[in-house]
Amino acid sequence: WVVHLATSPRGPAVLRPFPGRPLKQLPQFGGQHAEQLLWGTYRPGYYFGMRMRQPRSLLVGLMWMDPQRSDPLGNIRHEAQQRDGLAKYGWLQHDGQQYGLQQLWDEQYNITTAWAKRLCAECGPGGDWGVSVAVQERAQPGQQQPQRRLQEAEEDVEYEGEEEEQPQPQRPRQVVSLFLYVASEDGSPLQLDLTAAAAALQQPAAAGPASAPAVSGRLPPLRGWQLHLHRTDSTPVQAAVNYLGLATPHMHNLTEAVRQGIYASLHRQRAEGAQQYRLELPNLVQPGANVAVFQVTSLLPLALDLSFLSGLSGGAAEPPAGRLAAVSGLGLQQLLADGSAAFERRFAATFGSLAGGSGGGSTEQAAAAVPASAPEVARAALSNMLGGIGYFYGHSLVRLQEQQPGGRLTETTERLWDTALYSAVPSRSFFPRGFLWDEGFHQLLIRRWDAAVSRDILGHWFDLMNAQGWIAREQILGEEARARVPAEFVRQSPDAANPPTFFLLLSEMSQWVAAAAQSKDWGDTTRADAQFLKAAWPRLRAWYLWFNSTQAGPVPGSYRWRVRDPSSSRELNPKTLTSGLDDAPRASHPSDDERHVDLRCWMALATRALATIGSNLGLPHKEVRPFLAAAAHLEDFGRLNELHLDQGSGEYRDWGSHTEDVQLRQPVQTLADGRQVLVGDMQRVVTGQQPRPQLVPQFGYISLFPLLMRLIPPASPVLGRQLELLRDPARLWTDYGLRSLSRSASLYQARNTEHDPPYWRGAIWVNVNYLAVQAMRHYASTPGPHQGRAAQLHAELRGNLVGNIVRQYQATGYLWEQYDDTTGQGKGGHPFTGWTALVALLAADQ
Ligand code: 6A9
Repeated sequence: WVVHLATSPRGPAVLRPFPGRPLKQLPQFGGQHAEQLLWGTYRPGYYFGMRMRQPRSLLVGLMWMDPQRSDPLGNIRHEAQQRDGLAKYGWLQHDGQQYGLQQLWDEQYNITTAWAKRLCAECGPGGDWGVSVAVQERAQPGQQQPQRRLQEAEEDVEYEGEEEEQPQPQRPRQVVSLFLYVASEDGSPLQLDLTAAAAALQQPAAAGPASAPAVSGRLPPLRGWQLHLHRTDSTPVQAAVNYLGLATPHMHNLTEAVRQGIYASLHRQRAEGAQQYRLELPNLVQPGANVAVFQVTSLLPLALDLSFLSGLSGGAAEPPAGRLAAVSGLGLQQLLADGSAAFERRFAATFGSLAGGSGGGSTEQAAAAVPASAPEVARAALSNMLGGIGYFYGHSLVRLQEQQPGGRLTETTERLWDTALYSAVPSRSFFPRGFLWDEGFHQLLIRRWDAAVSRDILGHWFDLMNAQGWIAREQILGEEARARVPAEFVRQSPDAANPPTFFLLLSEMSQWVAAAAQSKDWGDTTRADAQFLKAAWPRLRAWYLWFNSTQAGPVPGSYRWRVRDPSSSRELNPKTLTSGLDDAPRASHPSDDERHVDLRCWMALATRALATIGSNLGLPHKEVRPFLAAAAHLEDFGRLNELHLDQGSGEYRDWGSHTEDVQLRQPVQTLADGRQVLVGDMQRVVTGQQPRPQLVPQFGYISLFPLLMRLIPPASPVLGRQLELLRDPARLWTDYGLRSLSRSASLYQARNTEHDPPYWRGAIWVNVNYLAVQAMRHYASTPGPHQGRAAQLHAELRGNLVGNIVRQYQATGYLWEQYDDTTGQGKGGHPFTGWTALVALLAADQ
């Protein structure tokens, strides 16, 4: 990818945003919509964190520490991380807008964080809100594992014959330190009222909410704001309250700031000759502090409320008592109860019989075919998808190569413009940021729940497009996001694609719009969809043209993912990260002659989507005609088969320079004395047949794309053959879903380098399985000779997937990135509530 940097006075197109009004500025995303969504749990990379959807926000967050464990300071809980080893955590309910209930199960105790928002006429923009944080010791530590159903854990179940008090083993009573913080990203100073905070946190809540805020300040558009804290448990013990006020522009390492604060206090205690050290903040406030942290250390149970009020004229002035009462104590409990009830009503209306309700259009048979606990898991999956929505602000870094006079290539790192991303994330712990093709899958679920939120997310993503029509695959915006990515993965390449999954939803959207236009029966949703699609059209078109030009293949109608590395010497089969299927095997020797069947099928989807959207928008025929023609071309079954069908096996395949005879070998060096020693990393060697141009015999997800994108005519024997291949347990079929690579493929479960374990080489992934279930459903409802078989496979595959994901959730407490194809066990990132959360749609048979 060679750019000429001096092309335009406004800088090179690659570094400029797509021209025109950003989609996020559409009227539908302003006004009440923006107000309603201003505040939220938009920091999904943390166990609990609130912020506003604006570049410079106030951040509110929670950390905790167990002072009685070993290495407490090395185990402060804040960022959601796998190495913390929480038995389970996540949202049990979350509506994506104004209410959520989360449980976190740490070693010795459970923490509940529940929040709710209250919009009112006198409230500041975005409303007032409250968070209830409660820490409870587990009744019998270690025993109440996630296998126990959550409802049971919540209810106080009394069993007959168990009324006698069992003698409890003696152990020290549990202590916890909670750290509650608020920080202004713009550096605006905070007022800490230490007396008020101490009074409100030391004593149990007999006196009701404290009347002075612990922290206050001013920030546009909130005007004056206040954060009140108060303890709500009834443990008759005084808590220790400590604090720290810091002036710092850095928000990505607040855990470290707290740790350093405690070290400072430990030094002081030592200097003072303390006999026993206390792990406490140093009770210091730096001048101009923009970060305030309060530490509450107490015996369990410990519970407290955070209450946030804004729109006030004076900062620390007298709080409006009625408003404070509405988001604290009993008022907050009522708000939470209302939020919970509303969530349940909406869940029932959306997911129909799965939730025991009647809406949503799913059938009773559908509910009957899944485990009894599927609704509980679907609730958690949906809630974690919504609770995983974040707001990020900053710029991407890109890697550019420039051709110097004389032909030499130089590489530079450039930054794109600062921008906002409102998006769900694949995994709160492992990848808490936006990923392009993941997000298209996320929208299938989010759209079902909240069309406005979904459109807003789509708008933000399309606003990331540069003037060439490119959208970066991984969005690492801002300090908090960048702090979590190893440097070598940060830069994005402007020739790197990623499957255009947004078209899965967009073409459906345009069909609803067309139906509304035809029947003259417009609802708010179709009206807003129409406005959105119309405004998005230039970007959709540019995105499409970018794909069509930069990812074009060697022969007409073929496509090739860029950035495979032909000079790779250590990879058994060079990866194709851009395809999303990372190490799924393709031609062993990357070359410009390759053609990738999955990309051709994605392009068929995209082209048809453009044609459909353009027609439904009523655009002039000459604008739509090229897409109609191109779609017909890409859907041409004969041409598809010419390029990709292996007649002998009936398998769809990539084409390229390939040999099956490759191995990783440890290089050996012969020393002067004749001894041989192993040196360096393993290298890929060809052990037999040299590579030659051919269809690549590695049957896996890639081979399924013509079926997944429904490009096979229902009457064709090819369809029958695909169903046979798919159902074959020696290939992709397992009791838990479809594995990514055939058990009979030579690279099945093969390591790609000595450091890279197999990833898409056998494991079961939910996104592709979801597409397979939907494709089966499509062929089951389309007349043809294979209709009955498709219906059978639809039911079987759906049952296998839902059954296993539900079982694994109950056994481990998590949804997982992938599932093992021999045992069904969850593997990789967790919690992974990105596309794995599509289990909610599968369970509801939607
Ligand atoms: C590496 C590690 C703390 C890989 O779900 C996101 C993506 C998918 O889009 C893709 O299809 N995942 C799949 O093959 C995860 C990618 C994570 C890359 C980040 C840095 C940081 O460790």
